[in-house]
Amino acid sequence: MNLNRTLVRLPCDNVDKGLRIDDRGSVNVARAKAQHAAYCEELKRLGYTIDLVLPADNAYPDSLFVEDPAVIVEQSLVMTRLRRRERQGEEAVMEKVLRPYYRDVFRIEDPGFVEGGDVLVTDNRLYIGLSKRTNFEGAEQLARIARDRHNYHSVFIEIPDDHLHLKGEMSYHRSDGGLIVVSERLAKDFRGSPERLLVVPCDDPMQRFGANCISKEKRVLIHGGCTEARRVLEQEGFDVREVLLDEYDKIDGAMTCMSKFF
Ligand code: CIR
Repeated sequence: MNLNRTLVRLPCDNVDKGLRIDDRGSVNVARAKAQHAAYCEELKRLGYTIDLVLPADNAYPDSLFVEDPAVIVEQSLVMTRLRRRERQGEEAVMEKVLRPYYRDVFRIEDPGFVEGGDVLVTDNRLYIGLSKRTNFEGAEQLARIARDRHNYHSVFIEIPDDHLHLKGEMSYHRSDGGLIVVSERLAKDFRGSPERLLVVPCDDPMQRFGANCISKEKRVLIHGGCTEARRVLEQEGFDVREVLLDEYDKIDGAMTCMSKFF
């Protein structure tokens, strides 16, 4: 699957009203905007082009998390169904800009819910997290589309309650030959998977974010301060750079959810 283009959406003035599981302090809006800009620069430095920059929308504090409203499987664009009322409607702009690039467009239908942060797409299978945001009905609908259209196999994974999305603690690295980087506590769900696994040992919840990283060939970008992830990625031969995203940590945003490769 070729995902050579990148889309981001600018954080809005209401980003401090973003949803969160726990209170970890208020978001400094100016700092959040500066961190988003630094993140975009780091993506370019990795070798990605940023092809689409969607405008900020104050009606949707979480709309910069562009990973969630859509899932891409080969030539199919699947518009997800966001569970939280505060985010419902973010899909509209995404669908408008992405649909010209895809042969088919599908929609997750009621009673299903899926959020893109729960869906890891490799080159021939999906790992779908069953979480507070993605339910079994939604996962089944998505798995059926991926199987019938593209012959992809799907694996469902139960997500711990203190955890928002599957990908908050893991990521897929296509250009490194199909490597999954995953936190130690989720790794058991991937033993026996055909992909190579790189396990980040981390007891501290903030260190688990380290497994959510973005790479291009042997260059990788990790959340600032994730020392365990840095160590294991360097051992694996990666050239590691860090970007500080602590304003987004407060609203449960992992780095892969701030861009969409398409
Ligand atoms: C939310 O709760 O929906 C946002 N505050 C965070 C979404 C993060 N998305 C992701 O990890 N895929």
